[in-house]
Amino acid sequence: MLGKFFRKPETENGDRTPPGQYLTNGFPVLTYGPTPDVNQAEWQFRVWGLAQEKTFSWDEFMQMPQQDFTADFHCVTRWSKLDVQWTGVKVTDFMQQLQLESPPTWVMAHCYGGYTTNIPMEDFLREENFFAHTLFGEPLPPDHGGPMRLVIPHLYAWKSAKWINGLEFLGREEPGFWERNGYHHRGEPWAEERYSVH
Ligand SMILES: Nc1nc2c(c(=O)[nH]1)N[C@H]1C(S)=C(S)[C@@H](COP(=O)(O)O)O[C@H]1N2
Ligand SMILES: [Mo]
Repeated sequence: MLGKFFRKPETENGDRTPPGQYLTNGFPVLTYGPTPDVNQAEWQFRVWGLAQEKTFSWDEFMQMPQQDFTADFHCVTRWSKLDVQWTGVKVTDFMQQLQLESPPTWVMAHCYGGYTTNIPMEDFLREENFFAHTLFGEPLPPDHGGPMRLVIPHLYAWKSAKWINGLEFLGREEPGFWERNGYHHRGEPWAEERYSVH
């Protein structure tokens, strides 16, 4: 009982910090390559593959239900940031706009600048995932993926594609950028799914 009162905040945060990760109060920027310059007016989001092809504009995205999210963020290079505050559209709400053909097993996120990352469908369809356009109440800065990024809180952050501009629904596993370069195909931080052993 008493232990509950005297437990240090560090310990409580420790319960939320996956093995091998260190907490940071800042928000480091982690990008491979240059930051693409994309404004809202030109931003487009296309879906294809095992979904009826469709392109969404910024305004169409803004007409979908908007929600606030608080989520922990874990980079495979060992920093974690707790309680990041975002605003955007839930993946499951977005998915209601799509017509899937034969059931996809994987989805590839595509980005301005050419970055890609793959996600198993069952991880992608979790209720806590979202597309974010706002960070701590401000428009998402370009370095952090503005105007729009994906956030998949329960997987390492390389799955949280910045400058996202499309989803390709797949019937088999295909690696994205970091998955081709040695990162784990799934990337669950509590299991330390960091790198693939081939
Ligand atoms: N398009 C794109 N998305 C990306 C990346 C990238 O290089 N390009 N880096 C990933 C990695 S490894 C991490 S840790 C997070 C970092 O997000 P941040 O820069 O907002 O902290 O974005 C992910 N999404
Ligand atoms: Mo990362």
